[in-house]
Amino acid sequence: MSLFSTVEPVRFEGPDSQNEFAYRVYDRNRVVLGKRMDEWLRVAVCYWHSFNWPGHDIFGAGTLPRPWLGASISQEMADVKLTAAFDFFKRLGVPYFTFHDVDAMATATTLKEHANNLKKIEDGMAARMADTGVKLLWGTANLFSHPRYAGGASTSPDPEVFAWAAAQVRCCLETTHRLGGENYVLWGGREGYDSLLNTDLGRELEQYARFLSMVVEHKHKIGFKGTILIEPKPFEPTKHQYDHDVAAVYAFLQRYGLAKEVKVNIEVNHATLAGLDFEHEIAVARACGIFGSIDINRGDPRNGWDTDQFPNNAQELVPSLVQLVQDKGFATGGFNFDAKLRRQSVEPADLYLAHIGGIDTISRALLAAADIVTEGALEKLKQKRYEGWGGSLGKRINSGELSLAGLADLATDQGLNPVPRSGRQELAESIIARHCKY
Ligand code: XUL
Ligand code: CO
Repeated sequence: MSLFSTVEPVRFEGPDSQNEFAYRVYDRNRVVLGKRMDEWLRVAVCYWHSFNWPGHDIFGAGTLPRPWLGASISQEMADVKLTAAFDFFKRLGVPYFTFHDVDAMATATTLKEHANNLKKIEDGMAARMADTGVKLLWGTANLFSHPRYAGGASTSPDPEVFAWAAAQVRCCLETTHRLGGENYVLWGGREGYDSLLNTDLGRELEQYARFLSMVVEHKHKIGFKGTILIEPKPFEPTKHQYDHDVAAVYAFLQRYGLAKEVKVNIEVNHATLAGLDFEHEIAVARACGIFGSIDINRGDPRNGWDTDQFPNNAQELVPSLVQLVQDKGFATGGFNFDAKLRRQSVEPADLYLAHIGGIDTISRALLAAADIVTEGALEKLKQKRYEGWGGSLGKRINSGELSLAGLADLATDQGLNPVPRSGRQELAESIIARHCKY
C-alpha cells in the first residue's frame, strides 16, 4: 500500500473509453512503423516534481500530501518515498524513471554521508527496479538547491564548491552506471550569472569546460556506455545561463573538444523561455549531431517563467515528432515528463490524470507524425524546394571547385536571373493540421 495505491493499474482502453484512468491513445504494444509505441516514446516519470515537491511556491507553502517530505529527510522517509514512487511508476505502466541524487536519498551534511545515503537508496532502487521492471532513463546530481551553490557549482568563484560538485557528480554518475541508466544529465541551473559586475565570464567558462571534461573522462574510466547530456536553459534561476540554448551549447562543446562526447536533453519550456520553438531546438541539435533526449512539458504563453505544465496540445508537438520519426526514434533518450501539478491538484489521483493526459498527448503526436512521414507530402515539398541544389550549379558550388570570384563570373556570364518560387508554407502547415486526427 502507498499513497498512490488508490488507482488501479492504468490500461489502454481506446478512444471511446469513458474511464479517465485509462489510456485512450497510448497502447504500448501498438506497432507504429515497425516499432512498439513504448519503444518510440520511452516515457519516464521524474522523481523531483512528482514525489519531492510538496507544491510550494515563492508565495506559499506546500499544498500536496507528500508525507515523506520534511526539512530533513531520514532514511525511513526516503524509503517510504521510494515505495510510493515505484508503486506509481508501475501502476502508470511506464518503462522509465529519472531522478536527482537529493530527490531520492536521505539528507546528508558531509560528503561521506552523501555517498553512504545515495548508496543506500541506490540499493533500494535496484531492488524495486528488479521487482517492477521499471528502468532508469537518466540520473543527475542536484548542483543548484543547496546554499553552497548560490554562486554556481563548477562556475563558482570558490574551488571548494567545484570540488563538492565533482564529488556529487562522481557518486551520481557511478550510481547511474550501476543501475543501468541509459544517460546521465547535467543541467547547469546556476552555471551562469546574476550580474556581470561581479562575474569573470571567461574564467567561468574555462571552469565549466574543465568540469565537463572531468565528467567525460570519468564516464570512460568506469565504462559507462550511456550518453552524457547537457540540458539547455536560458535563465531561471540565474539571470543568464551559459547553456542558453542548443546552439550555445554546441559552440561551447566544439570550443572545448567535447562535441563528440556530449549531447543535449531538450526541454520544451526551456526552448520557449529562450524565445525559440521546441522544434527549432530539435532541428539545431540534429543538424549538429547532438540530439539526445527530451524533457516534455509546456509553458504558459502568458507567463514568462518555467511553469513546467503537462503537455496537452498534440498538434503543437507534431513538427517535433516528425523529426523524431524521420530519425527512427531515440538512440538512448526518451520523453521524460519534467512536468508538475498545479498547486490545487491535491489528490494522488491528479498525478495519474496529469501523466495519462500527457502520455496520450505525445502518443497522438506520434501517430500523426508517423502518418505524415508515411504519406511523404511534407518531405516532397521540402525536396522540391531545394531541388536546384541537385543540378549542376548546386553541385559545383558544394564541391568547392568555385571561388567567390569564379562563381560571380559564372553568374554574370550566364546572365542568371533566378525567379522567386513559392515556399508553400501554408500547405506545409495544412499538412500538419490535417493529420492531427487522433
Ligand atoms: C529545471 C530542469 C531540471 C532538469 C534536471 O528547469 O529542467 O529539473 O531537468 O536537473
Ligand atoms: Co528538465
